[in-house]
Amino acid sequence: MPKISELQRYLIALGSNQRHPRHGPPTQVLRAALAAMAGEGLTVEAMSPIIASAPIGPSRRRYANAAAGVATTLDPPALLALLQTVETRFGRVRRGQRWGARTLDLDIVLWSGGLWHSKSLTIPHPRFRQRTFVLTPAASVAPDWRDPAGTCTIRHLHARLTRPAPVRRASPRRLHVGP
Ligand code: A4P
Ligand code: MG
Repeated sequence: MPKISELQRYLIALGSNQRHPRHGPPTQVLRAALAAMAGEGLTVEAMSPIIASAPIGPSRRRYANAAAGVATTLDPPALLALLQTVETRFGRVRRGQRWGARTLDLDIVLWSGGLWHSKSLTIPHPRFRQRTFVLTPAASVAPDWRDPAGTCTIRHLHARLTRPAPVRRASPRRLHVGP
């Protein structure tokens, strides 16, 4: 697999909303996936707590989500290929449905090298700034990592996304008098 000589760091988002026949429920799938990634030579430097999250998209089952900081000499396309091999080994079947149910989803959210854009890979992950299920675990492992496409840290993006909406005061009712 193509390698860059220097050590690269990546932030990976993990998600599952289907049981695995051997590993069990989604939380166990995520733990097993981390072990599998380590077995493939990635150094797992940090792992967030696993959270439960409501599904975004057509699937109705709740997800288990987490984030991990990993170090490797693999370049971004090589890491994506490795993550997809792990997904397939966990029984992930791509049925062509966007955001469909899955035993395991491994997305590259951030890379120490900054931006990457090719036909099959975009870093930062295009939707991570709008996703609480990515930013909540990410904020616990890499709060100070800056979005290379902006100026915000993960802590800042998370705070902005989860800040309660301001209470909007109802406009005063006007009495209608007359015809
Ligand atoms: N791809 C491009 N950039 C990346 C990247 N940075 N990391 C390409 C990983 N893959 C990337 O991905 C489709 C294609 O995106 C890949 O072949 C790769 O070349 P996929 O994993 O096959 O499909 P997907 O996961 O359905 O697509 P995507 O775009 O990653 O979906 P999202 O945005 O991750 O949404 N609700 C909750 N609560 N929790 C979840 O984890 N996940 C999704 C998936 C929807 N709803 C969810 C959750
Ligand atoms: Mg994915």
